[in-house]
Amino acid sequence: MKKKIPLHTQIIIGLVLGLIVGLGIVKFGIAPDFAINYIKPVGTIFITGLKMIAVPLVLASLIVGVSNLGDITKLSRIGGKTILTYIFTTALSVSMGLLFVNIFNPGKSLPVETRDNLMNLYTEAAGTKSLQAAELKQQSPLQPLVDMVPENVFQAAADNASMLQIVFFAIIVGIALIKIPKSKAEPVIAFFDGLNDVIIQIVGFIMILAPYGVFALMASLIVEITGDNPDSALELLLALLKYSLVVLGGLFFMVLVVYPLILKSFTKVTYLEFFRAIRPAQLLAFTTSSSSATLPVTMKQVEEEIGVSEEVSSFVLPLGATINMDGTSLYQGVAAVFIAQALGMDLSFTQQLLIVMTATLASIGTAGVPGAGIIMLIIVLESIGVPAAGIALILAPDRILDMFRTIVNVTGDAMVCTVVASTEGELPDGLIRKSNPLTVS
Ligand code: DAS
Repeated sequence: MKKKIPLHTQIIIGLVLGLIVGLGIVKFGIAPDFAINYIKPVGTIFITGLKMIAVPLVLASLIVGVSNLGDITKLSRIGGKTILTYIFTTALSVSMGLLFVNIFNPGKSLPVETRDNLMNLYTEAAGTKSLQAAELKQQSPLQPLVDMVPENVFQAAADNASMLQIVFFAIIVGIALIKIPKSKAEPVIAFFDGLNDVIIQIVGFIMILAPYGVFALMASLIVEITGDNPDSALELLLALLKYSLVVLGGLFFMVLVVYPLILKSFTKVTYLEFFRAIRPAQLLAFTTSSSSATLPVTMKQVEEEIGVSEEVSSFVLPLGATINMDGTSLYQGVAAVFIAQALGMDLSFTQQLLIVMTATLASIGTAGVPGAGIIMLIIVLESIGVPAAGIALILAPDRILDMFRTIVNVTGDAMVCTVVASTEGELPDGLIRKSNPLTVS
């Protein structure tokens, strides 16, 4: 039977072909209108598909994620520690992402006229940009908190611009489900759990379109932004390369500096032992780009190669695979600022703080499947008034970055699990190997 080309390889092929076709159209001046009228719509359908499921995905995954926390208070000591550590490492990774992107400013390398061109491309009119900027500047710093409470949740669900209100509503529903009698809550949670699976299945359908969507977006983006200035295609590619390097730099910083510091502060497990123990899970995370698919291996490695008890790992890791995504939240911080910069928007300190909050919340709602992170990025962008269509700018390298951020998601889960086990007195003298190392398949 013919071997199927892995999805990420297909997407990379789509990306390269889109580049070649786009540059070819610009270079030889052939059929630019064809690219805009017949190629671009495929990319638009792909992006619209991602935006279509963002609201139901947030509602279902956050309501399920938050209501599951309710069971956790049964083991309140471990539950409290786990959730606090997850929220701390996620907020820390978003902050790392913001630090890196504000140091290297990958989006500011684009010439002003390209940025204006992009802004016009992604908003009805440049006017909305100055309007939004003016509005954001004059409002009180607490205004975002006021705006978070939806006046009419069905209106909020219909109007994509109030993603934060959806997140707020989902969390409130999740907490309310913990408070009502279990017999009443179970069918509701089961419904949203089922809806979550349905949406994740739909993500799978949409990701089938990904190679074609990336091809169409890349080709049409190059044609659209170059106009009469072919060099701006190169500038955009260089800016995208810089953006990707900033994301990768932040991810490697988390894995090679932040996590070893946390491990050293709370456990006797050395970082080399830890890294060797979870390497099979990291490899699987890289190749599948899915924390959920990697979860069984993460649990096996943490239990057998580090010595964490089954009670702690079967509790901390499944929770982490759904609500703790340090790699994704770092990437969302970098991507949100990069897109704003590429559109010529300067973000205020309040807006960047809002990114920390929304990216932390968005990563809680991000499903552990390929491509989920970019869908949740829409929430972060909407919350700071940046046109969500701007994700078209960063879609090209997204699948490759997804492989790396999933490694960090899985490594962060395993690291927190080791810390929680150590604080429960399980690893008094460090690592306790329980069986032969899992051979990497
Ligand atoms: N691929 C997701 C995961 O499984 C993360 C993401 O899409 O950002 O962790």
